[in-house]
Amino acid sequence: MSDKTKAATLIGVPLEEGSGRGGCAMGPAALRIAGIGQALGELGYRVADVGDLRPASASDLGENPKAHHLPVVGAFARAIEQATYRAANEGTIPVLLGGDHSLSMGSVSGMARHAKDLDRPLFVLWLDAHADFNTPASSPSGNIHGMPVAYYCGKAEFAPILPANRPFVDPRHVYQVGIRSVDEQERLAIAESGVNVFDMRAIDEEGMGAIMRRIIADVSSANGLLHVSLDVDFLDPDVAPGVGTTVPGGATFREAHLIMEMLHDSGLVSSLDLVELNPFLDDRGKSARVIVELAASLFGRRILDRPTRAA
Ligand code: 4U7
Ligand code: MN
Ligand code: MN
Ligand code: MN
Repeated sequence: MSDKTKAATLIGVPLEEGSGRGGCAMGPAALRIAGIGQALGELGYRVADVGDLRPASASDLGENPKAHHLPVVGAFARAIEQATYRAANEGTIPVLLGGDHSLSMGSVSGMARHAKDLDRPLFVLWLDAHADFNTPASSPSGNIHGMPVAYYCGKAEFAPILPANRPFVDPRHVYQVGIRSVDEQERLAIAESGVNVFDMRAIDEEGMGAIMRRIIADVSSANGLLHVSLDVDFLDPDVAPGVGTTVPGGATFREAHLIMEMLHDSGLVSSLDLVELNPFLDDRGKSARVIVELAASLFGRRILDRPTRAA
């Protein structure tokens, strides 16, 4: 996170229709109650909260039995793409308060447009138990929150939601970390696409620090912007139970913090999604608080001041 920028825009996205169950629409409220704005303010950021987005018009989008609630998800994606692009263009770091993970179709596409203006490549760090690389044809559930990566890479054009000539993300610039649940057809599509996947086994074998050093070096040497998308189910369910799609064997509290601390020191992060928090399933605000603490680490909260070390 570049300290030069020192301004963040909170964008609430009360969207749950991409997830196939109720609750994520309360995510933005829970993150605000857990103190996301204060945490960033205390770290010296100028924080603007634009409130909760309303879906844009999408009367042109029809229902699709293989992509549930497409009209409302598409209507939000349009509003999110605009709001994210605008916040980045104003020189602030957009922080999307989700809302289910289908919102990243809009946020990543908005950042891809911003990166193109700057003539710099956009990289995405996808912290998730799932690869979210399904298409309507491959998805076992029809839930759009399992499809955003395929969408912003241009591999799943399921309706004219955003312009077909928008900039896509190069799959080789997508780094997925924490993966431990991939569907049959999704597995083949990822292998063909060139997405960089660090599954839980890679984390166990190589260690989170080594993996993050590689990712940061790749983004840095390409002079890229880095969008970070944090799905609550990246974390182990013991750490963060407030999510609809828990998968055992997730990242620990310290592994997640290490990522955020290293990202802060890299100065590369341009934008952030905090998604899939389901306050209805949470344990007295535990998961909301963990997500706010992780965001604080990303924005520069540290345990101790450290001497600058050569990389
Ligand atoms: B999340 C799933 F089938 N792959 O497509 C699907 F297992 O945003 C889950 O990562 C997707 O939480 C999970 O429905 C989406 C399923
Ligand atoms: Mn996800
Ligand atoms: Mn997930
Ligand atoms: Mn989920």
